[in-house]
Parts: sequence; C-alpha cells; structure tokens
Amino acid sequence: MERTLIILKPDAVQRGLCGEILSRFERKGLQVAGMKLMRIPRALAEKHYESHKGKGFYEGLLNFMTSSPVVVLALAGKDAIVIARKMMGATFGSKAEPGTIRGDYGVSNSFNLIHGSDSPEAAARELGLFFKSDELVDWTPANQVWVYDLSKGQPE
Ligand code: IDP
Ligand code: MG
Repeated sequence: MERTLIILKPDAVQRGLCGEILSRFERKGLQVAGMKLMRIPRALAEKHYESHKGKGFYEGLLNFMTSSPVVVLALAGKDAIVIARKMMGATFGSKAEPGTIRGDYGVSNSFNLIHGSDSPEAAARELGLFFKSDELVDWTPANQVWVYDLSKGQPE
C-alpha cells in the first residue's frame, strides 16, 4: 500500500468543507493513516513548497498556507498518490473538471482547497515533513476484504 500527503488548505477549513472532502476519500476506499489540525509554521511552508521558490505566486502561497489552520492527512491505498491527484482535479477551481474536489468546491485561481503529493518521492518527503513516524498508524480497515480483491495475496 502506498501513502500520500494531503493538506486540506486554510480555505477548506474556513469554509467547513473538511468533512465533505475527507468523506470522498473514505468512500473511494482510501484509508486514513494519519490526521491532524495544525497551523503551518512559516519555515515548514517554505520547506514544503521549496520547489516553487522564486515564482511570482510563492510569497502569496506561503501567506495563504500559514494564514489559518489546515488539516493534514496521510491517506493509504494501492496507487493512493495518483488516485488522490485525480480526485483533486486541475490546480484551480476555474479549470478543474466537475466531479473533482477542486472542480466541485472552488472557483478561485489562487485558493484551491487541497494539496496532494504528486510522486512517490514527493510523498515520502512531505509525509516526513508533516508527520512524526509515531503519528502514522498502520491498521487494517474491517472492510478491506471488500475494498480490494485479496484472493491472490496482493490487493487487486
Ligand atoms: P498543484 O497543487 O496542483 O500540484 P502546483 O503547480 O504544484 O499545483 O502549485 C502548488 C500550489 O501553488 C497550488 O496548489 C496553488 O496553491 C499555488 N499556485 C500555483 N500557481 C499559482 C498561481 O498562479 N497563483 C496563485 N497560486 C498558485
Ligand atoms: Mg504540485
């Protein structure tokens, strides 16, 4: 099983959309392996978004991400990284397809509700930034045998 880092950004928390967004991931079959509400310290936001340093939106992005609490999630599942990115949709609500989280809940070209790791390398790095190892919980959901076909030993 793969893990991905999801951040429900300040606009999602302020607009009361955390439950709805988490519910989509739960219904899809992704498993919560870590979850907390936090205010992101500036230094952590800088590290998380270091690949965007120097871009025009970087300062505004840091201000946005540190302005108000976020919910950070570690979601687990087979191909969790790609699945979560598809469910999020394109970067801005104005462009994201209906049926995606960004497409269904936002219209802004700046506030976009959610972050999701975009590769296995990014997921490992970002999970390490936001969670201590003992904050990530390894557990087996009771319905796992109906979420996946486990008859061949591997989840299908
Ligand atoms: P992603 O979140 O869909 O992977 P990236 O291009 O990696 O999008 O950008 C990271 C984050 O930076 C976006 O989610 C968004 O919050 C912010 N961002 C990207 N481009 C812009 C922009 O042009 N204006 C304002 N914010 C931006
Ligand atoms: Mg990105």
